[in-house]
Amino acid sequence: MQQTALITGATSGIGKATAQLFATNNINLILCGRRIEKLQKLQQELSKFTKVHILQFDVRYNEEVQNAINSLPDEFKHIDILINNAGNAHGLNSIQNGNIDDWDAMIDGNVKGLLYVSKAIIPQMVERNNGFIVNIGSIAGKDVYPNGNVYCASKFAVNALNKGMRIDLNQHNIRVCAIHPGLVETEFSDVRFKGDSERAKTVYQGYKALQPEDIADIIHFVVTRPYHVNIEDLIVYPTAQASATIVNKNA
Ligand code: NDP
Ligand code: 8X3
Repeated sequence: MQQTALITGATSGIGKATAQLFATNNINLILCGRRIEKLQKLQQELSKFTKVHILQFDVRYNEEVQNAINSLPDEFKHIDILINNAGNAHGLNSIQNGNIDDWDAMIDGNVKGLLYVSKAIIPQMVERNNGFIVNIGSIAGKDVYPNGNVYCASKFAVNALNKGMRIDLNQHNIRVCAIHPGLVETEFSDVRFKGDSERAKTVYQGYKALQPEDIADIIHFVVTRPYHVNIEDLIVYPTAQASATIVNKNA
């Protein structure tokens, strides 16, 4: 039977690339994000390959999340794969200069949002004794770097929630996996630097950064292993990166 995946943050970067790869591999899609025009465009593109439903909601608001997921038509209600990908960094400031709105956006989006979406979908997986949750963490969830403070804390929380889900859902036969990328060239830095695209570009200059398709490929590999195989935790760097802070820009 064809599987259905719900992908949060499908309007750009890693989520969009994952949607594109899943579509051409016969997986039905529920694509989520806030930017409706991007969701509609992707739906149009991918409907040639598979069934696609779109849901517009902001993961920070639980009521929006629950209403959106409750609104799914019958043919999309059975979700086999949840990709908890939505998230961003907002700002790169020392803790003493941090902006409270940025902190709220990161904690509410990256942590609480992931929980709200999971809460809406896990019960049906428990009931069926079957399901796959892929949490997109970050190297920032394994190591803290200068000025990363709250973003790193949000991704450390994702790392902890991944382990917590894995433990609690073990008795329900549900697979749980976290993928922790290093530097991936997406809209991530544009968002972090609030539209300062010149500054954003410098993050990926001087070396070959990971591309969103590289992470999509790994997500697809993980979800297509035989059911008795669960890859629990993966760190993925560009070859030029050795840690959260060491990147060889002169290779
Ligand atoms: P992008 O900025 O390209 O994509 C982020 C996606 O998340 C967008 O589709 C955006 O959709 C969605 N999103 C953000 N905030 C919300 C919200 N409040 N409600 C709903 N959707 C939201 O970045 P990436 O593809 O790089 O990021 C995807 C994930 O990968 C994030 O969790 C990020 O932390 C993680 N990551 C990224 C790395 C990188 O270097 N790029 C490295 C490690 C991890 P919309 O704006 O339409 O709502
Ligand atoms: C994104 C990677 O190094 O900018 O999570 O935090 S990093």
